[in-house]
Amino acid sequence: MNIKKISAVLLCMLMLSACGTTGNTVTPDSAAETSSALTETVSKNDIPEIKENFSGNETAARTRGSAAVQLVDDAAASDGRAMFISGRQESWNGAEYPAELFRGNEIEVSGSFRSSNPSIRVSVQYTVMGNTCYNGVFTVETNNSTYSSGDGNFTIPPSAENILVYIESDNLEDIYADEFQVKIKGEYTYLAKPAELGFADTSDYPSLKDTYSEYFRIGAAISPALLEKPEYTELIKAQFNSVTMENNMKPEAIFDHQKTISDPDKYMECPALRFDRFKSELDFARDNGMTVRGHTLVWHSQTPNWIFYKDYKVGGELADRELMLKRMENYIKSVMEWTTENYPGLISAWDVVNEAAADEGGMRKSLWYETIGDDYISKAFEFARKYAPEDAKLFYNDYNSYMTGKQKDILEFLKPIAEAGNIDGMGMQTHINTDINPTMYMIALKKYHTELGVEINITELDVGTQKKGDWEKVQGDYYRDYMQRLVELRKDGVPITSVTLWGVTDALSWRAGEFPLLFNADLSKKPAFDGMIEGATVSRS
Ligand code: 9MR
Repeated sequence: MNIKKISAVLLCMLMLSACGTTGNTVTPDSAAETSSALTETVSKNDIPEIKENFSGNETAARTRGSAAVQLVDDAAASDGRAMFISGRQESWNGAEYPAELFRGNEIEVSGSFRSSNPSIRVSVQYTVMGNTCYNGVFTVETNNSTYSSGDGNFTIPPSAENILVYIESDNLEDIYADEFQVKIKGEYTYLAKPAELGFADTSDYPSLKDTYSEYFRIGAAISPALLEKPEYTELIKAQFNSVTMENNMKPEAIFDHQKTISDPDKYMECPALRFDRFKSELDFARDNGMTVRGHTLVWHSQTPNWIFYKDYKVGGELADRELMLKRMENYIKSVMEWTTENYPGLISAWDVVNEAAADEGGMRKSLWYETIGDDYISKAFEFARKYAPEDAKLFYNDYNSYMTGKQKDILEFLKPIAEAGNIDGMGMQTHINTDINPTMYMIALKKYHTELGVEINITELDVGTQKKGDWEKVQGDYYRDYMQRLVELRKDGVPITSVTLWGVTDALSWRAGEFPLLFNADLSKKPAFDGMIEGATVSRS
């Protein structure tokens, strides 16, 4: 491997992105200043690195979507200069860095931000086998006066191409960025091209949905891009009879900011909504006889903050309880009505409230909580019951919900809702690792049923692991044991009605670096898949 050449390629790539026709609003300046600013973005050790303090007049960042990127004076920044991102019209608009040279490596990303958006997210985007995925690396809570720093790691699959690291926010206010860095964690491997993969022939795989048909549905989280390739759709149709939209049914995909602010008075009690982003996924489910888990109505994340402000101006006055109850009711009503009218009978379950329990105990202090109060969860279920068609079940959904402390809190706030008859199911997300004790997990699962009298869905199953030793076998055994236990509980009368995997291939998973799913990037099956099949057919010893 020619390290010098890599640096040259990186430098060239950075120069292209800084000086090319990307629409950056970068102040032109002397060539000398330009090249010294860019040299800083190349690692001293000849290993690719993006390192920017924005002190000069050039940046390797490109604009993303409608945003403009400028380097500006900013007294709050470490050296008085920062990158300023403005004109954002959608949450994904911001600044992006090409990151092709990081392919196949674990990266460490860090940055400092200030913004009147409550948080800034740094994410990666890449394409594997023609399918593009977007995954968060870290999120920083921000304020507009001082910089807040954050960092995170992510492993980019060897088969990835068109790799970008980008700065975005669920809300649309401007963003100042400082001290932004992407570097290699551990030893660097240079992959000039994405690992070439041909799709595996999946036609002879046993079918999960058929194997488990007498127990529960088997589902997967999907995205519209997956549905563009027949290799993916054939596998999904053969293996699954339920789907969840991984991102496109979330509030941020439905609330329409531009339309709402075009006439805030008209939309005061009911922000404008759009329903076009998940149509292809619903069509796919309907046309292939699958059911859909509606994910999700009331959540603190991937929900734009502007909906919580009286005049839809973030940073202004928060809407009062009465107004937010109206907005919540109208949102739930509109989504239920649109889906029932256009796709009758398709949505079998709604995650009415998602992740309301705080990791530190009690209820999460989200803007729903702040504006409405601690009965916002029961209100959401009340509205959902009022407008949901009879065949749609209403669920509460959360991660780490098998943990004793969290379970206690969840049971406490769901009990009155169950007593009122407004909840039908508990969704256990199940983003776990192979070291999670399955006995403890199953006790917790059963307890939700016995204490609330509801059915259970496993809604976002993935089992992370480290590539150490015989990791594939360990993971396969874990999946087998986990599924065997679910089947045992089902046979014992615990109404587990569906098990959904959070994605299809490791390479496109939100936990790509932990290889948590059943299929490799080329759709070849992993021992995890065999383990999952065996879970229904082999008894636990
Ligand atoms: O898998 C989703 C990923 O693509 C998004 O970037 C992320 C942003 O919040 O959301 C992921 O899905 C989450 C799900 O909606 C709720 N439970 C946790 C999931 C993983 O973060």
